[in-house]
Amino acid sequence: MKKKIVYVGLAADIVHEGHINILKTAAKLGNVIVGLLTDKAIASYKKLPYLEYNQRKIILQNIKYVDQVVEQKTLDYVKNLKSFKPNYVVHGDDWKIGIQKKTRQRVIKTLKLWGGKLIEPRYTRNISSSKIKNKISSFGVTPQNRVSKLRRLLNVKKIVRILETHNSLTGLIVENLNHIKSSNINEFDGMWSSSLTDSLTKGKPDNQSVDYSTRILGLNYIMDVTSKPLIFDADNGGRIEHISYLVKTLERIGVSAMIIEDKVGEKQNSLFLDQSRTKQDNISSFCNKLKKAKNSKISDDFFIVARIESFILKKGLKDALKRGVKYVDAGADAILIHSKEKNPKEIFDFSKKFKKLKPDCPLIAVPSTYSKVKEIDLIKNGFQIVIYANHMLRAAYPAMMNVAKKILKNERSFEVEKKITPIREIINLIK
Ligand code: SPV
Ligand code: MG
Repeated sequence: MKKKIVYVGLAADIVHEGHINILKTAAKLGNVIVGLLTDKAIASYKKLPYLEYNQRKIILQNIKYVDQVVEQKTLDYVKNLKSFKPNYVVHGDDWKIGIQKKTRQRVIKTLKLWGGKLIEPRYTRNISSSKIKNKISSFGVTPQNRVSKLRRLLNVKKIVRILETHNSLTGLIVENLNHIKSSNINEFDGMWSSSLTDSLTKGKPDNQSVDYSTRILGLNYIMDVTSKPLIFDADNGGRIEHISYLVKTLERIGVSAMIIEDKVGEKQNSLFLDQSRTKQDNISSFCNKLKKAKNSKISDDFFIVARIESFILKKGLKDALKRGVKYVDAGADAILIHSKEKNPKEIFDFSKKFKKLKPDCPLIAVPSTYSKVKEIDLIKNGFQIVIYANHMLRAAYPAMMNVAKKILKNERSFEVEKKITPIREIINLIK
């Protein structure tokens, strides 16, 4: 008699005895096809897997209960179920609640089409990949592992979402916060070390008076308590003869990308209205800087990003495009096209043309002034990274001012108690 077909959908990043129980149950029922979730499918609803698809595939192919491993490209099973028409699907009963509830219902509905059955062995108690992952992340992350995360995220995410982080506490917000939206878990993918907020937190202007050494010292504290990738705002990269030291230091501590802007001379923050004292670098000397940075890095995964300031300096689309192409040819791994317009029109005009010239080069947007733009529209217009560049500091400042003012006004702190974190919570903020 022909053996029955049994389908098991798995992420199988960290294989534990719970998986083996499922596969053993499945093997008793017939030939086991594992629908192995691709990295993209996993990243659509939770963190990137530790192991890449091919590594996970090799492990599964060598488990004796598994007959075949196929790609499952979405969290949803329906497409694969329709093509393999299994007699059984086996899944632990834990998915009856939580984020996979809908996926389960769709599996049941689809199996009904040919009389297939869902088998749900009891979830193995006290073991789960998430528990093991939490344990592993408490050990920390190696610099190399962190550096490569940005490239891996770019391969699997529609858009990589980055938030400004000016100290360890804001780093922990990026690390731990998530928001569940239908069957997706939205989270920040990484951190932005901003020259603006690094300077302001030290009571200094954003004009490179806070030097790289000071900023890197701050990064170390952030890296100590986080595992997500970090993008470093390197202003204009400093003097060309120093750039290789900066690249090496950043790479050594696990930074994933450094962004260099094409400005020279006296530094002004790009969002200042008056840019009359700001000069743009000429193309060939900026390309030399990029080449020098590129030649100094050790890992292919470390990104050298060129930031184009043509729109900030009112030089127009043609200038921006010319620079974009030359910068990529000189070795830039990605382009940040900056703008301080109220809407994204000029950066969308840029991306439309640029993507035809350099389709493989990732584009970065910093929607500080055009904040109405939705991530979905950035995606549709060819952007792969979005940086929310200063929002944590802008959130903290008015909250602190308000509280300080109220204490002065009332000559006591009682009136602000309801607006601030209770003592019993703040002392337990860090577990
Ligand atoms: C920063 O955050 O320091 C930046 C982005 O460089 S901007 O402030 O828009 O120039
Ligand atoms: Mg800056």
